[in-house]
Amino acid sequence: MSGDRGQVTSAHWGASRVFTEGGRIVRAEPFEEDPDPSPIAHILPKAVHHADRVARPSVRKGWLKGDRARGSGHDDFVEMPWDEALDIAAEEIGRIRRVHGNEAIYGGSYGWSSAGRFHHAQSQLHRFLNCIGGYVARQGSYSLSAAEVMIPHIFGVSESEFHYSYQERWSEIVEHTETLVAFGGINTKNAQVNPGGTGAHRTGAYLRAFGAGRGVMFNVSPQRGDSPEFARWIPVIPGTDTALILALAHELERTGRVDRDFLSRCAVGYDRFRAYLAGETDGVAKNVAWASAISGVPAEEIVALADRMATTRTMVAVSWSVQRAENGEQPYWAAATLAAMLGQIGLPGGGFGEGYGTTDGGGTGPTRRWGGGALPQGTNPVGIAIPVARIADMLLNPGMPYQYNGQNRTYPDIRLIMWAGGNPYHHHQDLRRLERAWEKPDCVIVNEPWWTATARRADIVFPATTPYEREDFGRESTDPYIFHMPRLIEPLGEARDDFEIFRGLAARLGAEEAFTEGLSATEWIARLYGDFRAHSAGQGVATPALDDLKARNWAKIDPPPQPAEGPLAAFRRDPEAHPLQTPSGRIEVFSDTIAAMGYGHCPGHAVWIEPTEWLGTRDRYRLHMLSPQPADKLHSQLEAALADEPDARPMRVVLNPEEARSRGIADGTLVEVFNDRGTCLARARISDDVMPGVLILPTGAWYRPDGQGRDTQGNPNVLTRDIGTSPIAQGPTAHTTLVDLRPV
Ligand SMILES: Nc1nc2c(c(=O)[nH]1)N[C@H]1C(S)=C(S)[C@@H](COP(=O)(O)OP(=O)(O)OC[C@H]3O[C@@H](n4cnc5c(=O)[nH]c(N)nc54)[C@H](O)[C@@H]3O)O[C@H]1N2
Ligand SMILES: Nc1nc2c(c(=O)[nH]1)N[C@H]1C(S)=C(S)[C@@H](COP(=O)(O)OP(=O)(O)OC[C@H]3O[C@@H](n4cnc5c(=O)[nH]c(N)nc54)[C@H](O)[C@@H]3O)O[C@H]1N2
Ligand SMILES: [Mo]
Repeated sequence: MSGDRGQVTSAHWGASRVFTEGGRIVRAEPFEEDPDPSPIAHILPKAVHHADRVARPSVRKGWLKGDRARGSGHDDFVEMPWDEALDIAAEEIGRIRRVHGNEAIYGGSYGWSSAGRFHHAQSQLHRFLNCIGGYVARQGSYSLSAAEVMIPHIFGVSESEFHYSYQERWSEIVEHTETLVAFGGINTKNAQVNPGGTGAHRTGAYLRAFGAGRGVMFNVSPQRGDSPEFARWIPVIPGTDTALILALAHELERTGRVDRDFLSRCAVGYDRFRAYLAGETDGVAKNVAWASAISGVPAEEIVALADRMATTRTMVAVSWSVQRAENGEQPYWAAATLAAMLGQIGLPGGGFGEGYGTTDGGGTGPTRRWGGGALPQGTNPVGIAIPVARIADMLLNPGMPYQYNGQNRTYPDIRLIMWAGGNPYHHHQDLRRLERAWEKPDCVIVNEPWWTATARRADIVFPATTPYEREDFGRESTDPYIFHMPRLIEPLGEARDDFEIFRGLAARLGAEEAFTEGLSATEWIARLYGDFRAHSAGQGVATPALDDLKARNWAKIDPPPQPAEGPLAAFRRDPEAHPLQTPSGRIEVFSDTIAAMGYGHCPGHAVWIEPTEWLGTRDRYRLHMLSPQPADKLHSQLEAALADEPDARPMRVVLNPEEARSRGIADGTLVEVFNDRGTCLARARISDDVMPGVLILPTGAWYRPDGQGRDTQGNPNVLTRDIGTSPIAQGPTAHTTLVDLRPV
């Protein structure tokens, strides 16, 4: 019946109309309501039916013989019937709980998995683990850990609340912003995706409207393509944004254009920051000449930009990428401080904003998010969480003390890893180090639809369905579209839903009733949808009944009414009546809380700290590698199908003609990108759109090392460094990486 019109389903890259024939997905077409559909969906039919799907439960042969040498990913697997594999897994989970306790289970399981509220793989895993006594969790994200820790210190509110409800909307930027300074750029490449989906992509239209208006956009980035063509490109040496921002601040001071009234009413600690800017604390004035030498931005350009920022309505926008680097806390703090000095925080189209264009949800939707509908995960009695990107440190160093946001902590001793809906051999840094760490636990259990590098490094692999093989509903908290996601095809091979896999394990561990509450998947979907409806109704949002939604496939609903005044506008108008939730009630240019942490690197206000790997060092690796998000897909998802396209792998690495010439590299040359941590193959693409000294190698390739440990696909994470941003946030630092390359 779906043969003629297909059926609409939702994905993180947007909705598609999917067509099936004879039990196979044959085509995915753009959702008719979407003005800017993402092309990512095109690869779907090939990926879903790809030979790299995990067909049956599989157990690593070496593990059955008692070895832990899973790290290399070269071991063979034996396929088993479901009952047998579930028995083996449940027995091992039970043994580890008995002998080592639940604090020996790592269930952080970071990853985007797929859209759909009920079958959210990570939530299913967390619920299962909580039903059997809990697990070691993770906090923060690979996306923006440093921002997640810093925004509450500076603005007294969670990063997500700031992102969705505090900073200016795109509509205000288009109408009011005269100068949009985008550190790390703002583009539609990344706004193709949105966690949970997006019915009609919104960012493109806003960017086009901004480009057509009188506002000027500055793309402060090592790559021209990080912003639309109409933006003025200011190439900046990677990792030096903080120095550049400090010089803009210094220039405001020098020319007497700091908004002292705003600072005294709405901020604390400016005097101490100003002493640092002037060089009173360290003998170095953070002036334009100083920053020009560090950032590579000509002094007159910094002067002109500061002048423009001081005399026009200015938005200081920072991408998430700039904080995915060593001391990634600092560019955010510096940018917020600069915005406070300009005194435009809380004015229409002015102030500080982060993550515009990083997803389609950033600044496009209503400031009030609505509805519920998430799978309840229960409570976790273990009560231990690690900063997400410290996983290898944890596995390698049980019992070792570490610092996090002012707390003294120790790493737990992990014996079991369970993962569902993520690919750490895509997302983690220094993969060869992860391989070594991965051999520490007694057992690794992974639920995956495809034989990813992570599945290949598991002891027990359970084949999971994709969203096309099960029913669900899809929604995102700012998106006016809701979707019934019908089951389009039967599960492939012997794949089961994560819910069914965990039900099977829970039954064997005496927790089936706690896990399912006696409900089937269909009944759970009805319950969660009911929860979503009730929450929406409570916020004045009318939604169709589930049967109605099923019949219609999708619906567009009216978001809740927007508040007349945003929280930052109210704060600015009357900071006494509407204080921020920081210790001072104001914007913290200086934070006593951070100063009291006593971390030597950070005195309590934004500072420039020279990175250990950057183009200013005399390192023997002379190129700075950036590994942004891939344009043609979401992370490593659907990679099985993309990797087979003729000439698609290894990935393209983009470099400036200057660097290519001096190394004898032509467009299309097969190259090795290398440093002390690893080597990967890539194919050179030469372009003036990348500044000299910088390499662009997007993420997304699966990790497939050859006999010498050289990755054959072009996965930048064999080269990236696995250290935390700083003891404040301990976030990932993929963008702080020096490499070199040579023709093969
Ligand atoms: N060098 C470098 N590394 C980075 C970044 C960078 O900028 N540079 N960016 C980082 C960022 S921001 C992020 S968010 C991470 C992303 O890292 P991940 O979120 O881990 O990447 P994905 O490829 O989305 O992984 C999702 C996995 O879940 C599987 N999956 C999908 N649906 C289901 C399901 O229903 N059930 C189960 N069991 N599995 C499912 C997919 O097949 C896929 O393997 O990468 C990080 N890594
Ligand atoms: N198509 C697609 N879109 C995605 C994703 C995807 O996988 N595919 N992933 C989504 C996810 S999980 C996230 S977290 C967001 C991430 O969103 P971001 O973190 O904002 O995006 P990136 O693509 O990592 O980086 C954007 C650009 O920042 C620039 N950059 C890197 N380092 C520096 C620096 O030191 N200074 C300056 N000024 N610029 C720098 C690089 O040139 C890079 O192209 O994207 C989301 N959007
Ligand atoms: Mo992310």
